[in-house]
Amino acid sequence: NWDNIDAQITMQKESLANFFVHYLKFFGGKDRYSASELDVYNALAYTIRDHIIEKWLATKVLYNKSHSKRIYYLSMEYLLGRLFSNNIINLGADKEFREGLKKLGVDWEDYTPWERESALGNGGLGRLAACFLDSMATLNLPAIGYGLRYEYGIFRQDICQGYQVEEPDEWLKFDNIWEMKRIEHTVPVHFGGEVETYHIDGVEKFNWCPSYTVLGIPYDMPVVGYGNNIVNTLRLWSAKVSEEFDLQDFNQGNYIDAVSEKVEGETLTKVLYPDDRTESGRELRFRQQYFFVCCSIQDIMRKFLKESSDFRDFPKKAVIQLNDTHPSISIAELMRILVDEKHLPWDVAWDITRKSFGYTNHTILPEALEKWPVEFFQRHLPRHLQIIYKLNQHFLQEVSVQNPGDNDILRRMSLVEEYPQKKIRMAHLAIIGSTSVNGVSEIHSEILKEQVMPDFYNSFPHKFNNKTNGITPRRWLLQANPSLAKLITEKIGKEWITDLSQLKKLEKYADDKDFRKRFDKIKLENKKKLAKLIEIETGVVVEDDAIFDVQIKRIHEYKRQLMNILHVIHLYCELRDHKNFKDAPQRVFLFAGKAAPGYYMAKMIIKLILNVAKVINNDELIKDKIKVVFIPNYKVSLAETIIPATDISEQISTAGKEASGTGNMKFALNGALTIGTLDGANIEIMNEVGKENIFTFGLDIDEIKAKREGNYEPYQLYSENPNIKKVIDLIQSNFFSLHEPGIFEPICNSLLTQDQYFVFADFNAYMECHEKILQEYKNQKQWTKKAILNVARMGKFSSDRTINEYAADIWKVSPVKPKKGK
Ligand code: 26V
Repeated sequence: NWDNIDAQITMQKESLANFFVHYLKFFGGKDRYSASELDVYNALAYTIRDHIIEKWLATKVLYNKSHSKRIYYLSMEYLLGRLFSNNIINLGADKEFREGLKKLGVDWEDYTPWERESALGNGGLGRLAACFLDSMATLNLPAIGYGLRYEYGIFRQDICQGYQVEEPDEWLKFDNIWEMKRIEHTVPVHFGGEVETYHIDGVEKFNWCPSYTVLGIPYDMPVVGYGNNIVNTLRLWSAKVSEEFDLQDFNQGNYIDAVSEKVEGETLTKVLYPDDRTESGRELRFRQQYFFVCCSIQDIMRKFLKESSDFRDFPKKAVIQLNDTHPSISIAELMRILVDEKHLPWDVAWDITRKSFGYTNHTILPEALEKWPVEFFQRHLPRHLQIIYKLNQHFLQEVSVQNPGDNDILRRMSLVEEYPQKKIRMAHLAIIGSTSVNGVSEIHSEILKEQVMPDFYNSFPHKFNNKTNGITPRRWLLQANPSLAKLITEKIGKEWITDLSQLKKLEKYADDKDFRKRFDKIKLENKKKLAKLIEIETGVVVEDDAIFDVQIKRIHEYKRQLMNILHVIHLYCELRDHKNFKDAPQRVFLFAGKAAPGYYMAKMIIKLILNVAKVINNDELIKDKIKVVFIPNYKVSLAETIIPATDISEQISTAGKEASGTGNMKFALNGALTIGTLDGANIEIMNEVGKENIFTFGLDIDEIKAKREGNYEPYQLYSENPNIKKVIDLIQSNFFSLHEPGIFEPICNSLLTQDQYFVFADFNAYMECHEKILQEYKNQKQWTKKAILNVARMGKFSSDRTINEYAADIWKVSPVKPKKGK
């Protein structure tokens, strides 16, 4: 009978080796003589997948029986990284797996590099979505993540003569063991055409007659909760052109048109857009967004209709969280379905819609706030445009009643921007269509209310709230830093893995000599691994016990990698001038990060870092006291090696610009000390770890504001500050660009004439802060104490805490626990 067979499939330690050999042989067609390392990886991953599927099926049953409200997390990006180790650890199967395979002489950890990593995101926003999936599963929350299955993830970064070169990321080249195609849940997505009007009982109705249709095919990936037998789902949509549609055209003899339309349709999910914040107005991305939204909302509706046929229940059964405005067309799409297809009255539909959405804002950079040209809507989504216009009309009517005679406020709050080009402001749509609008750190949420959306905050103060970001301790401590995790568990037990506030119990070990010794030893071992990696990736040899000073993140002017490298040049000048550095430790300044392909300045910053590295690393006069390293192709797996080895974490954005940052949390959790500005989550990290355990510097947001409003003159700072002058003059003398004279002029010019991000204004403070750090590093005992206190006080920054807050305050969803005794 079925149950008996099920029981046999359930994994036993004893049978793991059998399953492994079975997969190697019958899936891979190999035996131990012919198997490649990739074959072994595949067989190992399939073996683990069985284990996951058991729990996946059980989770679905559990959720269905619970009839709980579901959380739908809509994100255009997920930066998952590798899943093999993560899945094994979260299943709690690492020991079993290791022992079960011992008799074959196979150690699963040796095969992890064979997994192609999934990088369907740009940076912070995508990695946050991945951490949230982990937390939602670990907290027994009935959540589904929706996203796009890009055939090519974020580009691979190669370095060619010091310049970034983008190469395609062919992550699907080999089998993707972690996905399952669910052809039965394919959905149609319509585009273009026009809108017909008709009447029923005197009521005006609308019928969208689209001009073409694309199919959305879902691929499901399991999201394994930590130690709780829960496996949630991440559903990624892939575009395919509908066959019947093709056939018609083929039959009419339009072979070439039919084929090109097919190619066109299937390009929808070909490639992830690299965060080109300035380059808006890309029509393909607009269509990509609607494709994503349309597939996901249909799927959500299908699930809802299994539970109820009364749409008034929808907000009780579903909550849809928008990860930035990228999926905000959902609001118009849900309205369209409720009004046009389900024939609900407009006001009822709007009430349902508004109650069902939450919107998270992740940036206040004006160039990143999405606005779509009205003509895109006219061409591709004519009915949605009508809906947005009608929403706007009703909304402005309300605003006008509240603010009689104030036409300016109507212009500011309108969903439609009139000049210079007619555009839809997606953030405005997201705000009026949601019950909750949140920022991602305390300061960012305040800026949203007071500076970015003050009119909306005045109208809907109750909607605005903060949810400070977090990171999953499973990947960012347990998996990335297994030795530190083991030491922590030995001292305080393993509860910290799912309750990070437990780390507090480590505080007392900051004064324990033996503990400090072991803590230092772990850091040193991690540094050795990193030093090896640096040599392999860049050819630069660094000392194992150097001070590792690290800035890894997307390259952007506001993040100020430029300030960092200018400071490195300053240190280099000092060394050359004074030469009295006999017993100073080696300092390694490590950078990694991608520049958006169309972002000229960011690419030149990479070039500057690499050119400076070349000069400094080869200058014998400074006796290897400074090394500068740029590791190409930054990605999740690289972060996992770098972070545990870091001493100093660089979080130096211009105050007010970094919404939160999450790398800052990963470093502190692994015992690096932060040098940071009073920006984003740095401020909250400071409040947790204590002012004496973090190095903050620079202008705060009010001071930056004052500078911006006053007349800031970077050229004056340059002429008055000999340190700045020396560095800029050296760059302008082509010392770092002998063979390409003048290439750094645009960088110098931009600093000297504008310095939009106040690099010069903060330079002295940054320099002095580094001097202080160097002094403090000399007192190793004191330093280690601070590092331990950082680890101990990072409890707040678990994404479990963040997700608990979303669940309680916004989603109103409780964990679904299996009944006891089952
Ligand atoms: C914009 C665009 C524009 C068009 C092409 C593709 C694309 C992709 C992403 C974006 C906006 C990205 C916003 C973002 O990543 N914000 C970051 O979110 C993190 C998580 O909340 C936060 O820690 C970072 O501070 C914030 O910069």
